[in-house]
Amino acid sequence: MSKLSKKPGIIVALDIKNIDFALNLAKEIDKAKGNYALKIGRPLEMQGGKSIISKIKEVSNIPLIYDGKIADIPFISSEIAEIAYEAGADAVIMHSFVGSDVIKEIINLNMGDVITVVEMTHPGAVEYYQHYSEKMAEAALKLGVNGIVLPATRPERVKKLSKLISDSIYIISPGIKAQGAKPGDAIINGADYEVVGRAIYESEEPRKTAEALYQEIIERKRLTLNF
Ligand code: NUP
Repeated sequence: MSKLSKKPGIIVALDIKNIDFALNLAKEIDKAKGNYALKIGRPLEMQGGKSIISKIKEVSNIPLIYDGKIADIPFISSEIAEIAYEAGADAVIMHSFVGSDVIKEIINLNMGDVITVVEMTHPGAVEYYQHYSEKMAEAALKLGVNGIVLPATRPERVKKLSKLISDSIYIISPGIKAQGAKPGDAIINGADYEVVGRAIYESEEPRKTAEALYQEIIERKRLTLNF
């Protein structure tokens, strides 16, 4: 059973270098109306070390994802994932291009959700990544990962790739606002969560912004899919 539920929501990316600000934001999102998860990436991790994962976990009750985009040999990758899970992460994000042995090694830890990147959001992802996205989605299904990352910046790819996986796998899609995607673009094409960083943490009132974005994506989903 996955730690993140497969229902529409927002994952707030805490890509902030100030630890106090990140802790406050986590507390605010914890209180926000809607379905949320939090994501810690490398910038915050480099400021706070693994203890930042535990600290964020202490101040919030919503699922916490460690986005280390793990991409090393099986032994090292599983060490990184183990440290993140032990510190309190409910899920880790890893690259799938490293191959099924690495993915299996992390799944076999059985310590939390495993989310694999199937296609990235940035323009350069079409140069190499995209050539293997279909294969990586199929591998995610075969190996039994909990979630995959698909690009909200390319809604047509979310639509196509989401059809290759099963209903038991959730889809998270970054790229909203700061990278050009409109709120709801990914959700109406098959994603479950939209990942939002700058548009929330750079706003005047991050909690209000998150709640407004949540309402916006739910409304778009409702109007489009009769949800
Ligand atoms: O392909 C990806 N694109 C992407 O932006 C995979 C990701 N994990 N992300 C992450 O989503 C990125 O590391 C950042 O934490 C977040 C997007 O942030 P923003 O563009 O909303 O500020």
